[in-house]
Amino acid sequence: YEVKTVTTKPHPGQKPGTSGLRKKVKVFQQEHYTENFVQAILSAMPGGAEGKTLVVGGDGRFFSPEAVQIILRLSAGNGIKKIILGKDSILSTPAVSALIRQLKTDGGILLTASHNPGGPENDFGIKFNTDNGGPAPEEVTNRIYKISEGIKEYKQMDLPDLDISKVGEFTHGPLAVSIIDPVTEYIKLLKEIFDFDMIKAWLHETSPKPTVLFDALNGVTGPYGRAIFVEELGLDESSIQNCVPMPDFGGSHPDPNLTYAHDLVARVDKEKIQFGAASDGDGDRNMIYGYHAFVTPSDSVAIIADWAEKAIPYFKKGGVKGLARSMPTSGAIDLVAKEKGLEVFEVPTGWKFFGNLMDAGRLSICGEESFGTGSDHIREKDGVWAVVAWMSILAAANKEKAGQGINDVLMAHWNKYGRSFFSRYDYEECESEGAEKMMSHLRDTFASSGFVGKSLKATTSSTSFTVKEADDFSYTDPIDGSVSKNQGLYIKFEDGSRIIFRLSGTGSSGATVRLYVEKYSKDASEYGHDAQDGLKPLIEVALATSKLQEFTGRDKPDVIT
Ligand code: VG1
Ligand code: CO
Repeated sequence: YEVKTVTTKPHPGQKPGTSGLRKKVKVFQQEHYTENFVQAILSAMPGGAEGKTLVVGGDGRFFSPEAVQIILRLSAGNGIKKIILGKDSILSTPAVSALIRQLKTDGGILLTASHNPGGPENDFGIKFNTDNGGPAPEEVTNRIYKISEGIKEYKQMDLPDLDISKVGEFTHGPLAVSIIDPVTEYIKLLKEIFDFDMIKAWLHETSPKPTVLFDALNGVTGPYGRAIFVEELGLDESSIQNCVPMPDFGGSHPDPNLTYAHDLVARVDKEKIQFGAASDGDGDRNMIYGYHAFVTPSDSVAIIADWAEKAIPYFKKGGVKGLARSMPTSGAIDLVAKEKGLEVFEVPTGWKFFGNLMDAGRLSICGEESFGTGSDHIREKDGVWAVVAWMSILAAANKEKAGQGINDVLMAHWNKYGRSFFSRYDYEECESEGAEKMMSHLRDTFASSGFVGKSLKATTSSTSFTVKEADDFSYTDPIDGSVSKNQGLYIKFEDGSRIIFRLSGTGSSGATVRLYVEKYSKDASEYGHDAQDGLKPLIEVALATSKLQEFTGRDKPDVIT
């Protein structure tokens, strides 16, 4: 085979968002589109592509097999030495991160649009991770974008399609390709982190036995879920569902929240299941939901941090070095950090900002309000890890006192730290123009004289909030000093409440407006309340201040989490 230089011209807009490039499948199917972006990645890789080893895999969504063959042809053309590929192109996002680290490869290419729907009419995505196992930092993604905007040619070898359905070592043109089982190494890693015997004891020796349900939402975590719940923990087949990955996720939206994980919610409610959990398309998100017990992601990461050294051997051994959350995530974890005397960091939305802190040994556990939780065992958020962490907490709690469920753990946490009420409203696929105008209106409002100190009144009650600070979030990375600006508009009030507005960076069309609200309470009589009730005045203030309805034409959100 020979290296062939193919003439191309730029496809504008190949700008990686919060987590890689996500577009409609039809966009990726355009002539040279995928090739251009893959070439941009290979050209932008730190140290170049020559002689390098990459992990390749993803959530198995529609167009993944075609993308894999393109990556193989361009890798061969660009001098890559070795590709480690998940069988049938399947590897969860956390599994890719783990493999990059374990096998010390030079990075990886992930084929996923995460929780976005899949299939010929829906989304595809490509993301590059660097050799620490984490999403490429902005410096690299900016370089990828810049190359894609000026691309004139790409290099490939006209290799025939490789059969990716068999595990083994293959030679493909000049490439060594190792096709691996997606699950084996990842399960080994989890078994090093957690005490599976303790979890088993809780599951099998408690009477009555706790009931469990894991839902992979037809995404990539199906095989991982089966390996953990059925094979390792010895639970019945009925404790897992939707565990065969499908290219279109069965036509549903593989996002683990109360709206999209409706199958799980329905069965948990009907069968009064004590521990339910779900993960997203690519396996980095999680939701913990038991009968009458929902854990918000902001609380989840705080509780995991609180229990870590008691319930999880990885942290018992290595200790907890520091904690972190994304800016919109509630401050629940800050309170745990304070109590334990740990550093806590507030970073912009998107997992890539946690990596430097972890690499520097200053961060162990972190999370995002968007159902993302993880630790420094890898450099991605990890849905299955979070689910096993929660089973560990329940097992440990039951060792202290029998009969503890999710709600008991939650209540105990709030009684110790107070409760941060938190909610996010998503207005999906708005007209970009209206959404941008709303954001500039907010910027203007923040800049207007007298806004700080002003009292903003709720519309249907007498509650009001005094503005303490209002700005566009900017982050200076404490490790490398890089600055990320315009990361979300926030208002902080005198009583500690917050309102935040952001435009999503993961959508494939239009603009999604995200509104986040947070209110802290130390009044125990409020802990049992519904978050929506307690947050109502704040939401009213947010809607009035932003004139959201006027600018976007939306009178209610598509999803509330
Ligand atoms: C969303 C979430 C963010 C998360 C990102 C990737 O981004 O808000 O917290 O890191 O998705 O998650 P945005 O820009 O749409 O708000 V995943 O599971 O899609 O990789
Ligand atoms: Co995801």
